[in-house]
Parts: sequence; structure tokens; C-alpha cells
Amino acid sequence: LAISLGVALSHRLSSPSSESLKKTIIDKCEAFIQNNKSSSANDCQKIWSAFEQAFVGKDPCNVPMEAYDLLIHTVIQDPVCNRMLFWSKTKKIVHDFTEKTDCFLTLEDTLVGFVMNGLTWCGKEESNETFTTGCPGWTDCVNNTVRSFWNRASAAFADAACGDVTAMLNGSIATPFSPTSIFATIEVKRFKAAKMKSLSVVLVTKENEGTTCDDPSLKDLQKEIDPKLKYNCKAVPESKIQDCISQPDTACGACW
Ligand code: AVW
Repeated sequence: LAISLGVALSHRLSSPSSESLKKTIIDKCEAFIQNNKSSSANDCQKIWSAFEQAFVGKDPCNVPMEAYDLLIHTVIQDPVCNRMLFWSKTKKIVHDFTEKTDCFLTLEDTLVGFVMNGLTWCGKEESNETFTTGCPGWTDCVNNTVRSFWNRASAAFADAACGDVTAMLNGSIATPFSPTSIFATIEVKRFKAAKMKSLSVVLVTKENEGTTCDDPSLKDLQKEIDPKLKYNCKAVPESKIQDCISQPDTACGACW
């Protein structure tokens, strides 16, 4: 009796989290579609089902990025050539910028990126439930539920990269092109010269200090991309980007 009571109790306790994750995701998905009419062909219920099958019933440390293939293929998303913005170690300023201006779109401004941004989720072996607490952290194991999602979504975003592509990197750290980042390990490797014209690095610096475009890690980046792609890099003071954030009507080309 004690065992069955325990099972019944734990089921009751964890059910609401499953239900609330589903509601959170479907609500965010519908809100996104409301604000982005170009996404209106998407079915949020179908997206939820494709998402759920990736990790429910699985060891949360053993979900490969391919588990999210169905989700990625279920989402209908038009690429926005010439406006795609990649980033690494610049999350805050990049999203302050894309939120206030209409110049660029990051992964987090696409349907799946927007919906999952800020959420934690996982399943459990031999359970059909969804959990939002007690899930492995980013570095606890390589193939964790959340990290594999971001790896897969980033891969899809990079596969779609077209025209002139921009990447905002952090010039206040020793290695702006960090070899362990998603940008380096997944995105840059999937850039396709046949679809892209150029890669422009915006190196966000504190007033005239920190790394420059001559930084060795940026030379590594340049070596990694197809030589058919134009590459350029510009160091831009953070204050200049802050000015563009506070004056959102600034022309897109005038910020750097
Ligand atoms: P990032 P990336 N613990 O700034 O190039 C917890 O390094 O990797 O940039 N969360 C982590 C950890 C960690 N150790 N490392 C990374 N994260 C999470 C998708 C955290 O949320 C877009 F398209 C951090 O803010 C960009 O072009 C985020 O991952 C590219 O991939 C980014 O880490 C940014 O990935």
C-alpha cells in the first residue's frame, strides 16, 4: 500500500508540471504566430507532439540532437536572407538589439527558438511524464535534453543561412571565437557558400580595449569558412550598439 500510495502521489505531484509545460509551449507558440503572420501555417498542437516524442520516456542524459529532427521538420519557417544574426557570448546585448530594432533575426526570434527560450524540460526512462525541474544542467552530460535541442535548432538555423550573414561576438573575452561554443562547433561548420554571400563579424568591445579583429581566434574562424565566402570583421564599441538600442529608428546600416 505504501508503495502504490507513493507512486500515486508522485504521479499527482508531477502531472501538473507536464500539463503546465504543454500549456506554456502551446501558448507561446500561438502568441508567436499571432505576431508573425508568416508563421501561420504552423500547428502548435502538432509542434507539441513532435517536441514531446523527442525526450519523453528517455534518459535525460541520453537524448541525441537527432531526436529533435521531427520537431525541426514539423516547423514551417521561412529563412530571412541577409538578416540572420548569429551570436556567441553576447546573448543579452544581441537580444536587446533585436527586440528594439527590425534589422536582424536570431534563432530566438524564430518560432522554435522563441518558444523554448528560457525553458527547462526532460523526461525519464519508463515514464510518460514531462518534468521541468530536476533535469540535468547544461554541462552535467553531453546529450542532455535541453542542450541537444539547442544544438539541433542551431544546426537548422545555420543550414538555412543565406545572403549576407552577421555574427556578433564578444570582444571583452580572451577568445571571441570560442572553440567549444555552439557557434564554432555547429553553426560555422554548416554555413554553405552556395547560399551565402558573406560573413560579417561584429566584435562588440568595451571602449577601445579587449580583443581586436586581429585576434588569433578570429583568424581561426576565417580559416574555417569556405574561401568563396567574403569575410569581414569590425570592432564596434558596446556604447554604439547601446545608442542604436535606445534610438530604434536608426537605419539598420548605420549602427556599425
Ligand atoms: P554561448 P554559443 N551552462 O554564449 O555560441 C548553461 O556560449 O554556444 O554561445 N547554459 C549554457 C552553457 C553552460 N555552460 N553554455 C551555453 N549555454 C547556453 C544559438 C546559455 O543559455 C544561436 F544561434 C547561453 O546563453 C547562436 O548563434 C547559450 O547557451 C549560438 O547558438 C549560448 O551560449 C549561441 O551559442
